[in-house]
Amino acid sequence: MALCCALCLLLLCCQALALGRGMLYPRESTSRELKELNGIWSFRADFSPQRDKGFVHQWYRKPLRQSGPVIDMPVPASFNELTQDPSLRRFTGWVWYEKEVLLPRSWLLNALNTRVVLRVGSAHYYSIVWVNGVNVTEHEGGHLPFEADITRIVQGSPGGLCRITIALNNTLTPQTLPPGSIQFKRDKSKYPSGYFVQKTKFDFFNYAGIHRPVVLYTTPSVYIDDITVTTAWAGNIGVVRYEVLVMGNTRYSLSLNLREKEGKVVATGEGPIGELKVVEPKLWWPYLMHENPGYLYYLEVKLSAQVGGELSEDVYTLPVGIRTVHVTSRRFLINGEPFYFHGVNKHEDADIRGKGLDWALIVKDFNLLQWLGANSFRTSHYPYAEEIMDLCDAYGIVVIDESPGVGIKYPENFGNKSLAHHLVVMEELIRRDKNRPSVVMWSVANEPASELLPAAYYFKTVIAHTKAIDPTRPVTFVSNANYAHDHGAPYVDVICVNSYFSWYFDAGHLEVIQLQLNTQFKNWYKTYKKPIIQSEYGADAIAGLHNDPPLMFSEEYQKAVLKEYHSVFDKKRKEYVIGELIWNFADFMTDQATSRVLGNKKGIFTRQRQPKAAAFVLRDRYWKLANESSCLRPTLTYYNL
Ligand code: BDP
Repeated sequence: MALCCALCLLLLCCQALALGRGMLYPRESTSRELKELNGIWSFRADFSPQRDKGFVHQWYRKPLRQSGPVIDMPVPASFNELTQDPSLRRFTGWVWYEKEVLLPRSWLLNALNTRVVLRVGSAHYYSIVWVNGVNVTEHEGGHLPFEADITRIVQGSPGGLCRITIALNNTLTPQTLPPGSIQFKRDKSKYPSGYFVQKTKFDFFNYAGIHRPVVLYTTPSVYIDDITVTTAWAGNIGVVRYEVLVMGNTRYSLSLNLREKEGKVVATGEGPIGELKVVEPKLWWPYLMHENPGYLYYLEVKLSAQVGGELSEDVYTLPVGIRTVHVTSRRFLINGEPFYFHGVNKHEDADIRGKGLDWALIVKDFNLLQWLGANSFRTSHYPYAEEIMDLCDAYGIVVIDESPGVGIKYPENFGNKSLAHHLVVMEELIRRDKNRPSVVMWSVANEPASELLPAAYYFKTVIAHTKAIDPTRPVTFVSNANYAHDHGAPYVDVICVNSYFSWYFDAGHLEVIQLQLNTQFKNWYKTYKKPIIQSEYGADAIAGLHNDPPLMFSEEYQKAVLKEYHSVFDKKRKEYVIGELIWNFADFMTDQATSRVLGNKKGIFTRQRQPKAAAFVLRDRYWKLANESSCLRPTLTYYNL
């Protein structure tokens, strides 16, 4: 009884603000079919001075090739680095994508009971979508999925033809996320007429295009629109609390099976809201914290309804990990055990494809993370692909899930319009990732100008909203502001701080790192009494460049910086430092600048994923840290990886 009450209490405090609709990852089932639209699309960038020719001439009304010259463009991929045209690499404005597909007859015949949905995994940044010339949706912001019900359009089209046109605009303004601005250069003696450049305050190349898979999928007309799960456990009982949102009819019945990996049903439920109890649950543990990390159950939801006098069924299966997350003034607890983040910051970035999803790259990166002994990463500086997040769930890689709130540097980025959009983006991110056991914390921004006064109201509001939608996870943002003037820090659960001692400050002076880092930690802790993650630290190193004694940009210098930081981490992790995330996992492309050599070289791997000397330093360290972790037995060794 006491145990029951404790669980009820736990679950009651998890009542979240409802989001009203879902964004389930499209999965095939006995009731759902899927058609991937990846591959070659037709593409045209609108180079007209106002970038408005496509709209004036309504390029969406006819096949794009009839509007003028088109080129082949792969999806998913960034368009920037696929041609030899430098003006396309730096293009700002509207580009047009188009794909023609024929739909199977089965999707068109049963018009009463088949819904056809078009889903875009992500496109940078503003998208307008037409199907057969009819506007079906618009979406603001990259990095997150959006979809449109296109049933009526395709079911009325002759021969099942479905012509999808997507106009994309990559312009960033003070009110977008990330923010940016367009600078018009009006000095005729220096610039041609109409010359403008896109300015941003973030340090990665502003790749654009359709970056993630585009799919068509079907559901019955009465369908499972969303599932929310929260989990808890006490003693030998695990609890999966669920809420299912059904669309298309108010009269239906729902049955649920929770299955183990091997398929055996361990709990059953009925109705849209309920709790499933699992005896002797296999908890979801982080990589290297348990011999069986990333354990997933499968929640099979079955919906039955009457449609046109016939029984209609919809089935959706959601992976579920049972785990808890808590933060104390000195610790981050997963399943009640102290968790120390030893991991990386990444980017979605590779040559040729830019930010386009690439399975080979994803698998290589996860193999490198495991080789390194990394147990976590932050999705710096925007939400990563759902396909990447799936592997984090499955491998037990812990994620700090960051919004695209990067480069919020000017007072005009803190206005009402920006704030309203930031709230919507947090809703979209949580709607997408709320059920992921790997996601243990939301990060609402990276290095905003949190010393500015409007930052107080801004971050108070964004963080409160995030917590209202998801009361089960801590919230943070990543700061590089002075601890005494940071107006956002009072609202976070965990202090995340970036510093580049002996790099951007006291360049070349390795000898000051320890003192300065100690001071940094002491100041933050004494002010906030909250646990601290070193969310970025590092140094550029050009692979193959050597100098000893260490000088900046050599592999030796990068190693030396890391070692200085590590000696302080080793003292402070016994107190309140709960993690260290290297900047960066791999070299990545940036805008051109005098301080960037074909991009940012702070990777411990090159952009082609070859290790620099620093990677071996981190590998030794991370495996040692893993061995100290409380739940580990027997001793882990990395030699078999
Ligand atoms: C930090 C930023 C990151 C940069 C890094 C650097 O958060 O995006 O790439 O500095 O300069 O301030 O390498």
